[in-house]
Amino acid sequence: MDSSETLFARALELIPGGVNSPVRAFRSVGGAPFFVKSARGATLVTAEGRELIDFVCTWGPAIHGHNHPRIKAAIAAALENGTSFGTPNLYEVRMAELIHRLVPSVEKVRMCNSGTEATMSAVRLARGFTGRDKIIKFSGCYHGHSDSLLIKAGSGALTHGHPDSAGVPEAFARETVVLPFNDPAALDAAFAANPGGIAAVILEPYPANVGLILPQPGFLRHVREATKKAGALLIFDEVMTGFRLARGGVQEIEGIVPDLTALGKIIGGGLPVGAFGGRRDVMDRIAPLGPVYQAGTLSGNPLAMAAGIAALELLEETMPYARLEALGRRVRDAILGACRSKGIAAQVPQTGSMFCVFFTPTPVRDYESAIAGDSKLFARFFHGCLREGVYLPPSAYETAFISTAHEGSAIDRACEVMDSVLRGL
Ligand code: KE4
Repeated sequence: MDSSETLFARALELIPGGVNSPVRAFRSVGGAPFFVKSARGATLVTAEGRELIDFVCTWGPAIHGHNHPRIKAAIAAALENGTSFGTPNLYEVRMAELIHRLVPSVEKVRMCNSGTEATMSAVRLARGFTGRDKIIKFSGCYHGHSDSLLIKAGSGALTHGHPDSAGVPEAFARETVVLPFNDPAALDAAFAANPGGIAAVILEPYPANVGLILPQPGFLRHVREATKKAGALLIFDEVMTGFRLARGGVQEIEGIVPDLTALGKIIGGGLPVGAFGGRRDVMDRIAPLGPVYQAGTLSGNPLAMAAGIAALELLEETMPYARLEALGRRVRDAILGACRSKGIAAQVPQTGSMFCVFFTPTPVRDYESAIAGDSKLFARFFHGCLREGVYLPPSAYETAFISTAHEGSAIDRACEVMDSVLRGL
């Protein structure tokens, strides 16, 4: 197999930046990306045959580790029947029943093919249901790359310094009100300034695309009450947190019922997937029942459904959340311990199997405090770990993921590496 260097040179000829998604390009941490030829459990194998302990987990889906035998078998069995039918199929029904059972606020659900489609469709549905045009999002939250949501966005948009993407007409951007996260007063003021004008508030309940930011006590409840009072819908973007932090996601942890939820990642078991769902009266406005159009050639694809069903069933059988929390705390404590001993200012927000590292002395509560962190020091930490065989997300504005496959030698080795790299900074 060609080396990563050769593959990247070839990719650069035909693929913008040599990547099919910007954050993979290593542009914010420097250097060139490695190419992967296989993945299993907690490990990636590069084109050079190097084994890396993976804390990206394909950006969330691989909660059971890569290439889990249960998921592989489910895809193989589905493949026997064909790859795509373009008609209703039994897998979709099973997936809808599973999602509804695990996330009861999702009374009805529509499958699609990415998290972007899920949030884009949920926003269109909220606008169609309320007859209102404006939406509220929070700076640093990333909901995929649809026009209305690429305003002060996180993840790759922030990583590459374009939180407000080119190509989004001013007329679109005007309909998106962007507020600081964890600021109830700003939310109240936005509703007061737009009486009867806000269709929905969309948020990642635990923002994880500007690093990981946890809500201040009471903030999510305030958002719920403010949306109810204003007749606006509350959309939880749980594309990342859904099924990762709890069976029922953040809405189960926080005891808050959104009107709509966007899902993705884990429910595809590593294959392309998205879903949006929620209140029956709202979802019934979606075509073919109602006037809000939404569609997709490969929506409910049998292979993706079979893989996602296996991933969700495995979660229900193993309920690994306490184990994942313990692994997350081990990593957090290893990083904080090393930073303290070296006198490096760091915040390590962690919840369950998600964590990030902000090199800053101040607790991170929002976009502003997140970008105040030392991203150059993060880049040195990133490359130090990579040299020692530990792969963190290649951006200071992403969240790292742990899988059940990290348990044992992988997490032990990773904590050792992170400790020694930090002490050597
Ligand atoms: P996709 O369209 O990439 O499937 O999902 C968009 C999306 C929506 N909502 C949330 C909360 C998300 O985190 C995402 C996508 N997450 C990024 C990682 N931060 C995907 C990685 C990438 O863009 O390559």
